Amino acid sequence: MSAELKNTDASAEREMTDGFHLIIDALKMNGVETIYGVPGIPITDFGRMAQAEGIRVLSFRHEQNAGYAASIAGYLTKKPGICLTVSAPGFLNGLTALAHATTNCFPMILISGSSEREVVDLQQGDYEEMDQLAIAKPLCKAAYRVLHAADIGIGIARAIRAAVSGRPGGVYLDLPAKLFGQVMDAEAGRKSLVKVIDAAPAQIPSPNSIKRALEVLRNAKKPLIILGKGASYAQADDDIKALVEKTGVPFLPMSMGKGLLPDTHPQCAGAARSTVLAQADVVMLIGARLNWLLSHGKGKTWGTDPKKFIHIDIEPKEMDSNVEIAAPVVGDIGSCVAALLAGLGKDFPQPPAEWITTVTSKRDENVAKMAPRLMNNNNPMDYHGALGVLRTIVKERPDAILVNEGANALDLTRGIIDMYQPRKRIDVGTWGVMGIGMGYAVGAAIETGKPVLCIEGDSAFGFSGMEIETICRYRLPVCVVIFNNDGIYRGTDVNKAGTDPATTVFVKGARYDKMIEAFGGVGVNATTPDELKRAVNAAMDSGKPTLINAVLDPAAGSESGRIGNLNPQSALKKK
Ligand code: OXT
Ligand code: ADP
Ligand code: MG
Repeated sequence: MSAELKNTDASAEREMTDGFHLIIDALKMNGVETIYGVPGIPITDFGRMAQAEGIRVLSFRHEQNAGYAASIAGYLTKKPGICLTVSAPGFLNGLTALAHATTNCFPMILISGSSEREVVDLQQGDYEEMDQLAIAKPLCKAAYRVLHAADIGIGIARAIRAAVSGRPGGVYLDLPAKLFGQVMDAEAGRKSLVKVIDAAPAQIPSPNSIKRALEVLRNAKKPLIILGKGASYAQADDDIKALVEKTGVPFLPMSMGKGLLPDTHPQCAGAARSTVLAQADVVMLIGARLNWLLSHGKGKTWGTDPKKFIHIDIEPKEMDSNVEIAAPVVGDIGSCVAALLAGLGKDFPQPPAEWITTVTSKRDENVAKMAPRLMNNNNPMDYHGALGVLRTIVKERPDAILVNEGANALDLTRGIIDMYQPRKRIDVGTWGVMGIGMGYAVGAAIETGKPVLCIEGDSAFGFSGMEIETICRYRLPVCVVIFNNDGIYRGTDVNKAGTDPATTVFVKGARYDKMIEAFGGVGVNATTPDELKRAVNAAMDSGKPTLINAVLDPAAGSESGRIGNLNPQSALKKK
């Protein structure tokens, strides 16, 4: 070939771009800084190139954990967290996290490579063949496939807008292998990219709905505000605090709503939950659904007196989902709360003193009852002894992120550990799912730069435990405390027939701390609250990846923690 021709070829190449680069350019144009995923065919090179182009690409050991990291990144930042997987099995591994994001209203995009459309559609047995788009659709908010390089810009823009606008949720983006290698003119490629303007536009509530809500609240004798994770997500922290404080209404935080106002706030009714739910006459829900976690707004939990609900949510269909809503306020929480604040005026009545006394005296009684249990230094430890020291550590380090999963390990931590700042507590969420632990820890450490403390049941940890290597590899400031009671709920179950262990028990005396040592992290075996305290403080001070095996009494813990009532019972009467 002549020198002249070669030059022509080279200049032609310079003017072309390809699918790989268009995807990267589109993501970067829209502010995507991090991708969580697992490499493999057909996205290995894409990951390499994205990393080379300055996107942080974090490789996990299993896609589900990468997906959970992306989902919590979405929750913490209000931008869609991105998870990248290979086709069929990798896609399916990531799908649980995508469904979880949708269920919890977190913005997330699962981008999966997929196999050749022509072969997949004729079911001719391609490598990792699967009609991924069809499978993803019912499990997420929106699902798109891009077939042509020229549509990459639009495809990514649609995915971003769908994830964060309205009620946030999971979006699936299917990118067939062939797309990555497609070439097109570079200038046309640049022009095809779309920057998403105002991805989650404010949704202003109607003035009438605000007036109605304030009227209902004004006439309340026993008002209550419930703050859900939607309120935390909205990042309208100052206005929510002002609304609570100006109205003087007691507030009850849902699990991930804890810390939006400190749990130690004088109006916090967290420790008087049963009392306020049963006795309140007007309940204002801010970013919380009346689902199972709130007993659907009816039944014994809610007492016998009639209730009026004011419901603030971005999703109109949420209104009247379980019970009648007297005052629906549909809009984004920032706009709704600002409008309510503006409408309060100067003389908005404070709740009757009698109600405030009822709430605070119940709360103080419960707190006082708990206090001595938290001081015990028993060996083997129980949950209260262990959580007593962790509670102080969180108080001293209020900006650390707390990841929490398990059954007893979840419920007791939620009740005992006070939170002081918004979006610091992240947990199993709407599904009560085990497995979010290490993915959340990585996502939270990366997105916030803050230290992370994970409090994990020994079973819960097992669902994502291999990511301890990921935590060590990226040298993340994560301290994992495993409440090791030898099993699911307890370690004392006995198999009534045969020699196999009972279904809920694990290897007795397991040393989870040894796992992290294999990857260069710090492992500690703690048998008393004092040892636990020393080890956690050292980990939080050093920022070194640490795993503490906290040895708990195997008999500590109850079946399913606080939700044992959900276990089905036979209708047959016991003989
Ligand atoms: O007012 P009253 O008197 O009622 O008192 C309340 C508060 O006022 C009071 N309180 C306080 N008192 C004093 N001081 C303070 N600070 C204070 N704060 C509160 O305490 C009580 C209780 O308060 P709470 O907790 O707010 O109220 P309550 O009534 O419990 O609230 C109801 C709920 C429903 C809102 C609440 O319970 C809740 O949020 N629950 C979430 C439960 C949940 O999601 N659980 C996880 C799922 S369990 C099960 O499914 C598990 N699995 C199966 C499985 C899952 N999940 N996923 C997958 C993928 N596969 C399988 C498994 C395998 S759990 C599990 C593993 C378990 O084993 P581990 O080893 O991991 O864990 P361990 O149990 O530790 O062994
Ligand atoms: P919790 O489990 O804490 O009770 P849920 O997940 O049940 O909380 O409810 C969260 C609610 O918040 C969802 O109904 C969702 O539509 C709503 N939400 C999320 N973000 C916003 C927002 N920015 N503005 C208004 N509502 C929101
Ligand atoms: Mg356990």
